[in-house]
Amino acid sequence: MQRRRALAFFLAVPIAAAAGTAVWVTDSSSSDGNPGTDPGAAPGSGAPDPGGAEPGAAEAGEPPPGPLAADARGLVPIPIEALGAKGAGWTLSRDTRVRAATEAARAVAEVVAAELRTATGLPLPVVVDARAHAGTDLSLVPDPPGTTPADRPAGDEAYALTVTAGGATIRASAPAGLYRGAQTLRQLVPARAPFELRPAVVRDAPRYPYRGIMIDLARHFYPPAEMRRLIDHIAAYKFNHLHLHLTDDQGWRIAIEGRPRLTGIGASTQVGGGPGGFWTAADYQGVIGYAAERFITVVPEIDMPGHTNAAIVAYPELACDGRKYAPYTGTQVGFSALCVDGEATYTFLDEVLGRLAELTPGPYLHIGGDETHTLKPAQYRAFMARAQPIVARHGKQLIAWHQLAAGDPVPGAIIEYWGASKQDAAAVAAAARAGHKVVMAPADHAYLDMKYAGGERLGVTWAGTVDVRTSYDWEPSTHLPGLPADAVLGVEGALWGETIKSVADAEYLLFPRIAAVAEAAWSRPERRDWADFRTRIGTHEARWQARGINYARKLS
Ligand code: TNX
Repeated sequence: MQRRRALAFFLAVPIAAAAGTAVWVTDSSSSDGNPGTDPGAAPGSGAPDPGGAEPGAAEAGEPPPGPLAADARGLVPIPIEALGAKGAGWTLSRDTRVRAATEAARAVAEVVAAELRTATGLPLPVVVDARAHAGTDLSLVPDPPGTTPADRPAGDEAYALTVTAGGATIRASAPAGLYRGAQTLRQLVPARAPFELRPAVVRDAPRYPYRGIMIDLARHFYPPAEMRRLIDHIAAYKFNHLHLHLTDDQGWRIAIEGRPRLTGIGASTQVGGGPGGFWTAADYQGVIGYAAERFITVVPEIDMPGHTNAAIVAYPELACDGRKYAPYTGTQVGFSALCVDGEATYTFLDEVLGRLAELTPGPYLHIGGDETHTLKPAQYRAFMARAQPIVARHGKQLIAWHQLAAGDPVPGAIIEYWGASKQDAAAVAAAARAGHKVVMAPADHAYLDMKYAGGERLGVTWAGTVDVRTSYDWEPSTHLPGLPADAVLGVEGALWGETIKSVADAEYLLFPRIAAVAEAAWSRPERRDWADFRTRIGTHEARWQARGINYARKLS
C-alpha cells in the first residue's frame, strides 16, 4: 500500500536518467518500510529489485519505489522515502561549488555552504548559475513558479534530494524546503574525508506545520552566541519554531523601551543566584535573524499572570496581593501573580506585548498562563479576559499553556498541552473540539529537562524520568484522549532551565532526546519505529563528537 502511494510521486521524475551511471535499487530485505540489517542487502545484479517495481508503472530509467535504502540509514527524522542505488557515488571535493539555480536561492545556499564548510573544511564557494549541468556541484533548485511538483507532497518545507555520480540536487518549491533538504544531505556526508555520498533519492515533507523547541532563558541566561549554537542544533533536526521563555520569577531577559527596571533590576538574578543577564532589542533581533536564515520562527513568551516575580520586583505596582516580593533565585513555582484588578497591570501588558510584537516578525505571542496558584479560577479568567485581546490588538496570534483551555480562550488561541491532570486533559480536548489548535508538549515525553534515568546531576523528576525511548515512543495524535487528530498543530520539546548552568548542560539534556522529539514532529507515524530509530541515531554520535556537543551517552 505504501509502495503504491509512493510511486505516484516518482512517475514524472526521470531522476535516474539524469544519473547516468547509477542503477536504482531498493533494499530487498523488508517490505514494511523498515530497513533490514545488512547494509549489503541491496540486489547485486544492478537490476532493479523486482519486489520494488510496480507492474506496468515504472518506466525505464526511473528509480523503483521501495523502503529506505541501505545508504540512507542514518537519516533522522526519517523521511517519507529514501532510495539507494548501485553505481558510482559523488564526492564533495575542493572543486565542489554550492550552486543556487536562482537568485532567490542564493541566501539559503550561503547558509548551507557555511554548514558544509564546517563539516568538511572544503572551500565550497557559492555561485548563482541557472544552467542544468551540475558538474560536481551541490545544486539548490527552486521549482519554477506556478508548477506543481510530482515527486513530493506540496508545501514550503517539502523537498526532493537526488545524489548521483554527477552531483547532488535539492529541489523544493520554497527556500525553506531547500534548507530542510540540505539538512538531510548533511546526514549523508561522512563525518570524515573522503566525503563520498552513495547515489540516493530522498523525497520528504513534514507531518506537522509546528515543530518547536522551547528554551528557558529566565532560569538560566544564554547570551546570543550560545543561543545561536542551540539554533544550529535545532535546525539540524528540521525544527521550525524556537519558543523563548523570556521571563519568569527568577529573571526578565528582554529589554523593553520605557521600562528600564525590567532589565536594570529584573534581569540581575537567576536560579542559584548567578549574575543573570538580558538581551537588548538588537540582540533579540539578531537571534531572530539567525533563526530566520534557518527557516525557524521565534515564538517569544512573556509568562503571566503568574511566574512574574522578577517583573513585580522591578515594578511593585504590578502586584496587589499583599505579598512581599523580593528577588527570587529558588525553584518553586506558582507563588507570584500580577494584580488582576489593577489598571497598571494592563498598561504594562500593552507596553510590553506591543513592543515585543514590534520586534517580532513571526505571527505568535505566547503569554504563558501556567501555574498561577495564588489566583482563584474566577480571577484567572478575569485576567485572561483582559490580557488576551491585547495580543490581537498588536496583530499577533496568541499561544498559551494549557491552563488557558479552562480560562475562556479567545477564538484562534493556540493551546500548548503539557500534561498534568485528567481534568486539564479534558479541558484541552474540549477546547480542541471547539476549534482551538493544540501544540503537544506532554511533560512525561517532551519535557527535556526531566532526568533520563534518575541518577544524573542535571534535570528534575516531577513528571517522572524520560529516557530516550520515552521521548521517542509516543504518538501526538492519540496521546490526549478525546483530542481530534486534526487539532494537533504540532509538537514541542521543552528545555526548562532550573538545573542548567551552561550551554554544555543544555546539550546534555537535549541530546539525544531532541532527535526523538524531532521525529515525532516531522515523520509519518507508519515510518516510526523505536529499534530502527535507535540504530539510525547511533550514527549521529560521531558528528556530535566532531562538533563538541556534550551529549548524554544514553543510547547503549
Ligand atoms: C513546569 S508546565 C513549568 C515550569 C518549570 C518546569 C520544570 C509549565 C508550563 N511550567 O515553570 O520550569 O515545570 O520542569
